[in-house]
Amino acid sequence: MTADLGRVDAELRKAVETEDDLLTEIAAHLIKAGGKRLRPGFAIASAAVGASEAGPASHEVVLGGVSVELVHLGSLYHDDVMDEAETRRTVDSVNARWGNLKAILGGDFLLAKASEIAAGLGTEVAGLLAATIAKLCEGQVRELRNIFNVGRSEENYLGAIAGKTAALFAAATRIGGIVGGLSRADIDRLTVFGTEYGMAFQIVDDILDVVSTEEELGKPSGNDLMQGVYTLPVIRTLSGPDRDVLLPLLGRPLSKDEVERPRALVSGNGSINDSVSTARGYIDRALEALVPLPDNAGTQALRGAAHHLLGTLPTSV
Ligand code: GRG
Repeated sequence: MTADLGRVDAELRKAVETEDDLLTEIAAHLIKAGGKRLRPGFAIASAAVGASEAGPASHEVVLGGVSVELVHLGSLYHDDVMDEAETRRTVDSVNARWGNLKAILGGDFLLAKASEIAAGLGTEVAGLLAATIAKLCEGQVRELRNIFNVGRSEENYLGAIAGKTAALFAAATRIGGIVGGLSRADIDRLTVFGTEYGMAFQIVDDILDVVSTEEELGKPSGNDLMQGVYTLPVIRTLSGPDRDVLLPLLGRPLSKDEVERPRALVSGNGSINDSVSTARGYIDRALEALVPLPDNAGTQALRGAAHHLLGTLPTSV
């Protein structure tokens, strides 16, 4: 698996080579900066679920993972423009280094390369990836429409994260299953795993934004509250006994100093534990989807990732 991820990196770098040095540099910026490569890992592990013996992933499976990571990267370029983010993957964001116009074009270029690679893997994969890009946009718009909305519903939150995050994890596992030649029933099981894991992943990410320090996260924390993205712990606090204290503190942009009070309020009540329970429920359903699958290195890797996710929460939570 580690060797397969090395191949993913080599193909990612190859995919963004162009005759224009600047475009190549911009498109390779976040590839070089690292990242966990979770989505290609999920594509490779999913294909391995169908393998009769352990061994390296096929070239097509590696390219399946690359296409998904390129969509992820493109979405990060655009997301950082929207959020005016200064850092990503511990380095300058593309917008901070080259400005918004080049960051948007760099993101477009990554999406185009993802589509080109997916087309080489067949019409089903190409169609799935295109539909997934649309879901990401839908999820992001759903979130944007509720910025600073103190009345944001849990249903709206869950719908938004299903689109902006879970859809791409589902595409990763599904593409791995399709390219790996698994049965339709098993491809569907892997898709459920990716979706449920992706929901838990975003909930955990949102919990960490409230409870972690900047040092722990490696990026500024409390961003969601400052920028008016009211996530599960906030929505739950707003429907609990602390509502009247929290409500007047929200509904507008907050500075780093101003965010500390609402953050302490949201961290200090049961909403964090409730949100952890919700994430755990998604992880339970993700693991359940794997039960009928063969118990091999692929399934073990997916199970391991699911267990690991909850372990990333601070122990005090
Ligand atoms: C252009 C495809 C496209 C989409 C436009 C901007 C947008 C709509 C959607 C944004 C979606 C987004 C950024 C969701 C957050 C996903 C998320 C949790 C990112 C962090 O993922 P990690 O932790 O990051 O896997 P690394 O850096 O490790 O890869």
